[in-house]
Amino acid sequence: MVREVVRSVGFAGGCGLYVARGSRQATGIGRAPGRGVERVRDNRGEEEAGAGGEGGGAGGAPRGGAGALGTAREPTSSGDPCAENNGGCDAAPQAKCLARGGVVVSCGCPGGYEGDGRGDDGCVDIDECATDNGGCDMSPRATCTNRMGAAPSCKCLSASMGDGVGEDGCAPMSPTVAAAEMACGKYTCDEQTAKDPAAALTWQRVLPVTYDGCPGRYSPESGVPGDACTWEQAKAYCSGLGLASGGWRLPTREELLSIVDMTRADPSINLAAFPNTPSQGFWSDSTYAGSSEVVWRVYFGDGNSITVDADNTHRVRCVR
Ligand SMILES: [Ca+2]
Repeated sequence: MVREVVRSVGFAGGCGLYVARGSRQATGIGRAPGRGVERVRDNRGEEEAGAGGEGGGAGGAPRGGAGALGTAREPTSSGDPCAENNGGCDAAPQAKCLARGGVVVSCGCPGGYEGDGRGDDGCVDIDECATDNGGCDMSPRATCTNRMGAAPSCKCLSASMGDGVGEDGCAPMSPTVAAAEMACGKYTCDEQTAKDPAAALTWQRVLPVTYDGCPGRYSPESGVPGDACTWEQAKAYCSGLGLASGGWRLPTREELLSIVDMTRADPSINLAAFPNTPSQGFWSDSTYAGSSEVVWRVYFGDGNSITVDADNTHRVRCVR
């Protein structure tokens, strides 16, 4: 199971001066409320000179004081040196040009970037993952993926679960759940769904006792109402299924055949991935070429498929 959390990152416009002076920049790796304090990366280990240094010469700044920016430009006809070519500040990503007295004094990099902001490559993406695993869980159960100008994403590896953020962001699964995941073989399972990564399909994993909207019976001897659907009822059942946020449909014949396991019989399916599957027929969404009222269904007793009338009643397993 993999869960991903991508956290937002804001524009560090308020830190523009700080960035220009190369002293300190917020990384934008804010933690979730209540989970800790915002992290701030000190790029060069310098102390902030304090308010008021903006235009009055920043002693100790590596490239000269503010107001003496190497790329300072003469005032343009409009009087705003930032109006032309972004004042010589980096254009991609767009640095925030700040001018005083007709002279560019700083180029502030947007959030997620660092540098003096001047010229091409003046703002360089911060690799947040290089520090404290980007705010993700620092155990081997989590991975951090750097993103350009955006907060990194945290993922929990298989056999762990959580949002991946911060300490204990990825908790080990219980042995029972982990064992169930492992037993699913090529499928990635949770309690409700089985995902086939190769086919990019996610299946309804556990069948209901009764299908909503299906009053029919699979067979007279089954005795259980609602245990099977006509083809129209089956399509409506899937489209109305709210399981795991919905978005379900009847599978095509080929999709349904893809979960047949020919190494097994009665039923011909991986019961770890698809528990409680009966050896019975399941509807596909594929109609027979010779008649729109004749539909393909797959029989999971042996894995074959045949065509049947659409008003027959069969089981349903939805896909998305
Ligand atoms: Ca980044």
